[in-house]
Amino acid sequence: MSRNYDLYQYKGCNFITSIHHIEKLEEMYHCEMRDSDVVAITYPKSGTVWMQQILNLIYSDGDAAAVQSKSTMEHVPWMEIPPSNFQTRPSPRLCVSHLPQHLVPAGLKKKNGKVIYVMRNPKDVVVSLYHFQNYITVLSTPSSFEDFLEKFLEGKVIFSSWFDHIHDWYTHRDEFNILFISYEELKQDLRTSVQKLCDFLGKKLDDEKLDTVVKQSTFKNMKMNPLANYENVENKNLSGAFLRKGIIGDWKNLFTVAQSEKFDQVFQERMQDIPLKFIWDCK
Ligand code: PPS
Repeated sequence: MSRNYDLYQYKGCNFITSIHHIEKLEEMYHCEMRDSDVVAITYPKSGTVWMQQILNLIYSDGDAAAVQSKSTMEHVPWMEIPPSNFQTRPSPRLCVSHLPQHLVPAGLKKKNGKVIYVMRNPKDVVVSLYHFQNYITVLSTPSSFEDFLEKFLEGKVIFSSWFDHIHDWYTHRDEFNILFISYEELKQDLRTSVQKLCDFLGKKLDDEKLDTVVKQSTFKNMKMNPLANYENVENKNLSGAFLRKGIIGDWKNLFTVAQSEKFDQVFQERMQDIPLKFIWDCK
């Protein structure tokens, strides 16, 4: 019997039937959190898999063997996707999630556990998501970029509106023990970014270990590593890749001038009360 991958709404957020189950979401919401828990939150296509790899390496004390033995997905699983034995895992429990702030475990708001919010400039996010939906066959294939961009701006995509996601996380930031870091920061200076993450997580790595984390987390090395590159995902087209380009500013290859101007207008309207700055281009 073919499975259904249509979107459905749960508490105002779009999820994928057959991947996200309401029982799992409710179970996670009520899950008891521990001080040592680390949850990396992203809107899709903002650097989730990258953060999985970095966290895995930081918590294995910069040991390269950690990314050459088990898949990053096993070390740093998804919070909202079964099978996830989150509740019974030994500490420190590392995980990633696309959940909006109102659906993450309530304990995180008591500041039990740490949250790392990874953000990416939304023009690159929509381009990456567009290619992803063309790559993964069970997700709805966009009829055109124009059409997909409209849907993205209206929040009619997986995990709903990018604007709502970042807005809610940012305005509720004081309730969490949270660090905001951007894809672009990681891209422009990975070493400084890893150090910033270590400082937030209270992890001390010497220079050599830090170098290993950085080396094993570059786009080139992750793309070559079958345990990190997600090439084993099912239901994909032969052309395309999960780790596709990994650059800043790819939106320029797809957006027309008119689309970019419209996006800028929506961005200004929706983000005027949020002081976060984005890097749109790699000079
Ligand atoms: S998902 O499906 O939401 O989990 O995707 P996510 O991992 O958040 O985002 C995928 C994009 O991140 C890029 N990526 C990287 N860029 C630079 N360096 C490293 N190491 C890296 N790892 C993943 C990946 O290529 C996707 O971006 P695009 O623009 O599509 O290449």
